[in-house]
Amino acid sequence: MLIERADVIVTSPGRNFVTLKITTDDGVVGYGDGTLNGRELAVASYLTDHVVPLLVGRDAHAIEDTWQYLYRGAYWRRGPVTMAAIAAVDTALWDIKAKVAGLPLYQLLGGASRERCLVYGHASGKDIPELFDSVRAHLEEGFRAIRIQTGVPGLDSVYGVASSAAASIGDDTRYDYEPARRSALPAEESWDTRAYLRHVPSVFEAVRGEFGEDVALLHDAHHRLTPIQAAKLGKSLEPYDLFWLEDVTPAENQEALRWVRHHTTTPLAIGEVFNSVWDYQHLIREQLIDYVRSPITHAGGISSVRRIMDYAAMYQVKSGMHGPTDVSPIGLAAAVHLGMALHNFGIQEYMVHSERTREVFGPTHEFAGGGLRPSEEPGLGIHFDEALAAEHPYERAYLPVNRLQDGTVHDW
Ligand code: CS2
Ligand code: MG
Repeated sequence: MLIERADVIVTSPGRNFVTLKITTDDGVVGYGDGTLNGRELAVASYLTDHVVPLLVGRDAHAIEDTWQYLYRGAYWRRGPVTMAAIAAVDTALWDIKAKVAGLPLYQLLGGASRERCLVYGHASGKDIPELFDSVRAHLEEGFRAIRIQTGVPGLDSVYGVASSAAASIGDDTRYDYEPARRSALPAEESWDTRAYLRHVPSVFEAVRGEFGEDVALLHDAHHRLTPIQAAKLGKSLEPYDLFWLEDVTPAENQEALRWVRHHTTTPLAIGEVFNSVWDYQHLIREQLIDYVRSPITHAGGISSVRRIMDYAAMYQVKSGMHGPTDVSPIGLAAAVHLGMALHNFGIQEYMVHSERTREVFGPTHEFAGGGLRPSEEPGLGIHFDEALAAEHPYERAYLPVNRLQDGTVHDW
């Protein structure tokens, strides 16, 4: 079975997505996600101009050889653009292989290791009352794990706070929260770490006081702290028993997590901006983190994330794959299929794509009991509507740029 053609489809139903469609010589179609929020066209060009010409005529079943051919053959390896492009190819070929086998993809990855994949939703509010509304909406929807993000007194905007926190799951008003703005230049946000560190513990004290101890609570520091500030935050949140504290500090410097680990027992999740196992080498081997965040879409696909998770399993580190609305429903479906099979699955981020997005990609999973089950159709379960996708042309969008109060650029 040979690859006959590969098409790169950039569409924007609510936000920008990069989809790779691979068609074999006997008409089997597979889909992969290559979306990289704010730099989508770089991946689209990498695929169209450099990868697609290499795919046509290759054995569609040769997933591992194709992965190695694209990874080693490019010479310039790793990085978000390269690994998103390889991810799109890898995922599409796994979709094809499962369709030919007549099985849902998770059955080819080892079969079900659990009933469903525990997920967490995004609750947020500019203040405590709005946050409580959002937490209540998620609990009513059946979420058992909820990420908590709020405004910070004195700051105009803060990462992760939807403008309509009370919006119910899945409707479009919930997606004001999409941080990428369609504008000529990135929006600029202002940040004050001390104000944030003073405020966050009181938020979790209020949430625990209102909603009790059972619901799993998560928080994303979004790379904004120094190691010792991260240690301080982790320690201050210990009384509130978080499921995890995410991206506490930029972790390219993997040593930094040693400082954090010395000071706090709050579980740590890192890696949504990582794209290869090498980014985790010390973090996992030295038990400096508890959850691996890399999604299928940004870390080289199913084959590659599986390798990372097998390395992580040696150290009791679990998966916590990134699943915002800027990972497409294809990337989310792939994560849920792999998550169903992984023994060291931890939790899956589930921000809930808008109705417009789901109309283009189709219903790929079932949400119930606080978790997701993947489609039982052969393959990933994607029903990509190309005609509808064409009605949503690409519009350049930028993630915000963050600055400290004195104007210094800071991590967003
Ligand atoms: C966030 C992401 O979901 C998360 O954990 O860190 O939403 C991140 O801000 C976006 O993926 C950026 O495009
Ligand atoms: Mg994050």
